[in-house]
Amino acid sequence: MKTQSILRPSRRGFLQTLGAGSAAAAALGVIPGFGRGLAHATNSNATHHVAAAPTSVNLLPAGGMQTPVWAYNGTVPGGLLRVKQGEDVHVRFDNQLSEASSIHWHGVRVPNAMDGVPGLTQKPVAPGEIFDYRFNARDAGTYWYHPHINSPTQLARGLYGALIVEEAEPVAVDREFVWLIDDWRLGETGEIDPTFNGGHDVGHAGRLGELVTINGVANPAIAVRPGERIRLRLINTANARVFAIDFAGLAPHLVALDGHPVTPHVPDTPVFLFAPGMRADFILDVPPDASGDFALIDRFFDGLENPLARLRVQGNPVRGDIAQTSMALPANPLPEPDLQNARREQLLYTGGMMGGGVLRHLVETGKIEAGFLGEVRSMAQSMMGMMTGGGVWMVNGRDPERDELGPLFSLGNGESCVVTVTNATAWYHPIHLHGHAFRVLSRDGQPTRYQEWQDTVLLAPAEQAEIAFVADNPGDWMLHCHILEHKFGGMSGFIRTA
Ligand SMILES: [Cu+2]
Repeated sequence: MKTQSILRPSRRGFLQTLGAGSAAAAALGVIPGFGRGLAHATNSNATHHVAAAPTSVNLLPAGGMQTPVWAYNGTVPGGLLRVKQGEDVHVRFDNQLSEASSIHWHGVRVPNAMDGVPGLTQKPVAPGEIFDYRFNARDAGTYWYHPHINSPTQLARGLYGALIVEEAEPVAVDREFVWLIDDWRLGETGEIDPTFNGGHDVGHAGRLGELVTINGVANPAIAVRPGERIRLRLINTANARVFAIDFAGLAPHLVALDGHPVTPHVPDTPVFLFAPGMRADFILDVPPDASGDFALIDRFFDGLENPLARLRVQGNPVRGDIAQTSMALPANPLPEPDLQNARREQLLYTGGMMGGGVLRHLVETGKIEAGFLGEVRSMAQSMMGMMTGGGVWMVNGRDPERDELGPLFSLGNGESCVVTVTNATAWYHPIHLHGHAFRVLSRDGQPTRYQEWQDTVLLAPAEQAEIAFVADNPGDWMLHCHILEHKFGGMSGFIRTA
């Protein structure tokens, strides 16, 4: 068995993935562009080594202050793992932290024992231990990996990396960028604020940080050429921050969500809502006559905009007109749910601060049936939140994070299921299902235009969605909010597939 060293890349390697040159150059401004990343397609018998350990990185622009972090293979983000669709993947995880950890392969339809959820699918990987993860990369797309134990702390400290599964025949682009977008809550000396799972964060929007980075660099300047076609793979690795991305008029085509192809289209909203856990692949064409900077900005909170990156147009045009080659990605081998005969389930999320009015509104408008509400246990606790000693957040009236209740629901092997997911709270929630991808059938009763496949569906306050999937992967699978402080506060649970 051959050992690969691709997960031991240099700092320069990550910035190549970003499309940037170096952190120092980022502070100065213009950065030369690079190729498609540090890691090339690997041999299918290779073992990838991933070690989690403390280290320090330079996050603050031009400050020289080092931030102690926890990182995979010494860098934030951790090593980019790039494999080919259909490849057998073997990752040997070495936990060099002072606490137990694990690796969850977010979005990848792995065997249950490889899903990396201590207490549900495996034992915690203790300090000094190793664990071998093996799975087949059957779906192409943009995925990522992170711990699934003490997640609010371990992700906030820097433990995350990208897993790219290449299509057999990728769409033609001039370059590809993989951007892991994160935010950091830092103290004055650059250290990570060590207060995790604070009561305010848990009951409100989660842990938001004031420093936004892409691949560990704040507001990088990235050189692009006129007429250049770029595949931009975005991954939201933040604990809690939902980004509303303003592409500065570039109008890129969305070609995949959560790894899976969608009909290429330019989103018809002024900003692209991008929640924790989600991935989005865009094809971005730099106008052939463009010049100057395109400043990408997060506009989620009015008055609290965050600069994301600057695309700096320079050099000779790649082509005189926008590239006309196809953007459509080949479909992944996902099982199509049988909607006529599907089992129907409901998930009702309640709790958090200021949610009582939302719940009342949904009952009054008939979105939540009174009968179902009546069945929901501990609803009064849920409506009162912390004041009654119940969980901060609840699903179907229960607090699965803090008790030993069984699965939210169980499905037969191969059974189709349609789940109505209702956000009866005043907050945004990206709901993530492990081990499967689901179609988002409708939002607030209206069919979605693209019936997109996702593993993380973002629900706005008071929003209701229907998702459908085939339970073809046996085991216990987490179904939880990917705002990690919400999950900590009870927005969690699992389903069981026979
Ligand atoms: Cu949430």
